[in-house]
Amino acid sequence: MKQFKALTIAGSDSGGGAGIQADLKTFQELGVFGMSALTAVTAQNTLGVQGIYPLSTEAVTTQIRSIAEDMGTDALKTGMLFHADIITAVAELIKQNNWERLVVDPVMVAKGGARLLQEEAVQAMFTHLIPLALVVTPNIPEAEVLSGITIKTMEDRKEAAQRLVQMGAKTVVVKGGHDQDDDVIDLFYDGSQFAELRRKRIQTRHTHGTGCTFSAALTAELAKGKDVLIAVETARDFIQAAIEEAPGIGKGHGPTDHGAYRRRLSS
Ligand code: PXL
Repeated sequence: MKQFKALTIAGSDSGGGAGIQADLKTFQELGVFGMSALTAVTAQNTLGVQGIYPLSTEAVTTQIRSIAEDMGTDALKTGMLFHADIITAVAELIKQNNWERLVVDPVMVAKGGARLLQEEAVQAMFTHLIPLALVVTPNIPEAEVLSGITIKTMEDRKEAAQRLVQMGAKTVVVKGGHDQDDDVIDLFYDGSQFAELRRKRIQTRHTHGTGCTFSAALTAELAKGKDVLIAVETARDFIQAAIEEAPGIGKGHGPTDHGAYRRRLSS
């Protein structure tokens, strides 16, 4: 059987719940061979971010070239990119390699408020990366920044999704985790069709890395050649199981359980 491959271009979370660590664990759980190009090292635990150490743009592009020139990839995602220069260089390489199954998780701030994307890099994200994306996966605050729309209602969310498609993304998932409803509703839009994915909200503080984990699961399913909406549904089930079975590690916002989905499938 063909071994599908996925690449994450993202930052390291020393706490193991988010970033590159979440992505590689998730790829593995879904049976996809995981590869990584590191953009930054964060010193981090469940209480917050203690340090951010970006890599040079050259360090990032050399990693991506190494993968492209030998192994290739079936799908890829971007997470924490930090710098405008890194975004521009990464976008250029994605174009050169004709990598079309691209998930852009427009990571901007960590849970405690630390910036994982510099303010001036948001423009580079609009201009260079969003237009290449097969799927963009903003949470509500990120969708507000990217679309310029204040999101209060589902109508606002739909308008924000439409703006992102106008900016060149093929599909968008505006994640509902940050709103206040009893159910979490994630809004999918592909330029013609809206779909609302509804799941029960789990009352927990252990949600560190949920955005990374969701977009990694989506990338893994896209690597297998799945249709976008089907891949989104699987990713949604993956993160729901991971949150439900969060192991309660650390004194603050703990990680989720990346193994929960597979264990449920095999039991
Ligand atoms: O979830 C966003 C995110 C992305 N990448 C890294 C992170 C975080 C959140 O903490 O640490 C490296």
